Amino acid sequence: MEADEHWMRRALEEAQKGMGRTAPNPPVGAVIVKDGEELGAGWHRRAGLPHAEREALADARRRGNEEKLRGATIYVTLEPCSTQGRTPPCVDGILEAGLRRVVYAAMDPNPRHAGRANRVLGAAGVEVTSGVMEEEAKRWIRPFRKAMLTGLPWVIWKTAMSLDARLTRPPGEGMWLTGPESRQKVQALRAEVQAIVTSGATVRADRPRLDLRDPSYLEGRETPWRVVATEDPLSLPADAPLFTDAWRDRTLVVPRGNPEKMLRDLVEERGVHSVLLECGGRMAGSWMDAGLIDEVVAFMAPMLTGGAVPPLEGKGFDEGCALDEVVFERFGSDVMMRARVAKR
Ligand code: AOF
Ligand code: ZN
Repeated sequence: MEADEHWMRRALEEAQKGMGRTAPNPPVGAVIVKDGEELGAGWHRRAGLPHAEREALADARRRGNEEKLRGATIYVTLEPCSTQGRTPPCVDGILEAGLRRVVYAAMDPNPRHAGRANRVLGAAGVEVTSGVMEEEAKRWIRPFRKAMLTGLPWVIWKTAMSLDARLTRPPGEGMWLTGPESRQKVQALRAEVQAIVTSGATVRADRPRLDLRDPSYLEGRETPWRVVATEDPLSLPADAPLFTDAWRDRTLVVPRGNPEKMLRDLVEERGVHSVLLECGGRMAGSWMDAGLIDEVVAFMAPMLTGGAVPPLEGKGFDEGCALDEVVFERFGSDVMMRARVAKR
């Protein structure tokens, strides 16, 4: 139904506000509607705080729409939860408010909820429609789904290269290949994740900050964990920004040897659901060989370096590694290509 899609799109807009902020919960949005009028809207802000449905109900009450809630429809991007977690079940809130219809986009992959809302709400006489804009909604919760189903986080490998596909500029020319617009986009990428992983070699060579600088990104959240993977912690420069700046408590040094275990630990111990890999070719190559990378974001700068360092130094692939869901975007005079690593 066209109206269902329209309102689900509104709910997805709300969900988007929580992108990167809600782990170990998914970003979720909700809109409550009656007779074509929006009564309230809300999004899940942070694990431990109210879910999107309860935010939308509270918003409707704030707007003086309490009376109208009875018989209204709620659009949610995720199946409403039906068991007690850190917060009370959303289906209870929906039933208490007297809503008549629930439309949701994607089923909750959490086994505690998956599919249960249809039974609980159906038994209470609430009409349930699921699968509206499901594909799009699923994309937004990819990190949550992957972590929930496999115990591993969603990994985005970010790289920046010259037109001759090299990582470094000629010696003595400063270190930036890409322009300020691309670097601003990297801030947005960092805001999608809860951890940024790099190598000891990159820390020594570039002394990166790997932080979120824009205050709007930091509202209600902290800068992502900054994880340095190295076999040789003593070789790290103690005066590098990662160890001296205001976020130094958000820096972790871990062994390099077993990246899969390191990623599992980040999920389990720190509730991380998505990771940005910002490193040189060796580390990126070994992670790619190990099948740990889900998405690639590559910036290409209009410069030829004739340099030596390639962005990906792994074992290589017999038949190449196909990428899909490709998106191109221009940032200043750079080009960005973002794509998903197709299943191998
Ligand atoms: C919803 N609406 O906005 C979100 C949901 O510990 P809790 O109570 O926050 O519950 C966490 C689980 O709730 C999480 O694992 C996922 O299954 C679901 N997230 N559900 O109805 C929401 N964020
Ligand atoms: Zn809920």
